[in-house]
Amino acid sequence: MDDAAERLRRIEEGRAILRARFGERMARTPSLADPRPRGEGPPNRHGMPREPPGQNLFAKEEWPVLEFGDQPDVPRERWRLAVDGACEAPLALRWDDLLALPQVDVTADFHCVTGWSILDLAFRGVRLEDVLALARPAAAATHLMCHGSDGYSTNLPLEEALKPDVLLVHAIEGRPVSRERGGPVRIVTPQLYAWKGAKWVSRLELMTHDRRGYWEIRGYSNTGHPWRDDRMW
Ligand SMILES: Nc1nc2c(c(=O)[nH]1)N[C@H]1C(S)=C(S)[C@@H](COP(=O)(O)O)O[C@H]1N2
Ligand SMILES: [Mo]
Repeated sequence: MDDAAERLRRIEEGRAILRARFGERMARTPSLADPRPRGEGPPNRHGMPREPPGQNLFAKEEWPVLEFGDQPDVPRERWRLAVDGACEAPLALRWDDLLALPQVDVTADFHCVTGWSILDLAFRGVRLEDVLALARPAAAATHLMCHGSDGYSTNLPLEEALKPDVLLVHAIEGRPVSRERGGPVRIVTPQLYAWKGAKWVSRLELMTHDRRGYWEIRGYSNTGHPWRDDRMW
């Protein structure tokens, strides 16, 4: 990639374009717009109850590991993230490129559709927004398919993908993301159920229409808002 100041300028320019295009739609998403989204948001939790309807609280040490198949072994040196599809500047990031982008820390809750939630996990990584800003989504781009190197996929509308707490995570609770957690890099989507965050993320595909991912085809909700109890279909 090009030099750091130029890259930052391109990120800022790309962010402004995306905010102009999606800001209004982002503000209308349930987690931000609902005054009382069946529990108390926004975006996740202000006061009681501390977890969305139908969820049980698990301690951090009890965090289950879930995936549909095998856990790929991706050493940092071999990790690549392709950003392609409906965009003007497709790109491929390596580990060092990711660490050279603006780093952010987000403490957020993690809600699995199977009924458990973990509160206050400390995530460190790069905003998905910044990587999309660099790729310059086409004016017609509306959705994103996130692919994992295990063959997993999950779709997001851009108004969810661009939220400031959606991260390409490389450290959790101060430690590198382990293989079982989707390391070296996974996505988290704190305002949606956890299946929307691809582990072992390898490709971000910009799309001009919606298409369902692995679990969405198999009956999980296409929206996945925990505070709306948006689980199936
Ligand atoms: N690549 C990939 N990402 C994935 C999955 C998967 O099977 N493969 N499962 C999803 C589901 S259903 C959940 S609930 C979370 C689980 O994350 P965890 O194993 O860290 O708890 O990862 C999501 N991301
Ligand atoms: Mo899940």
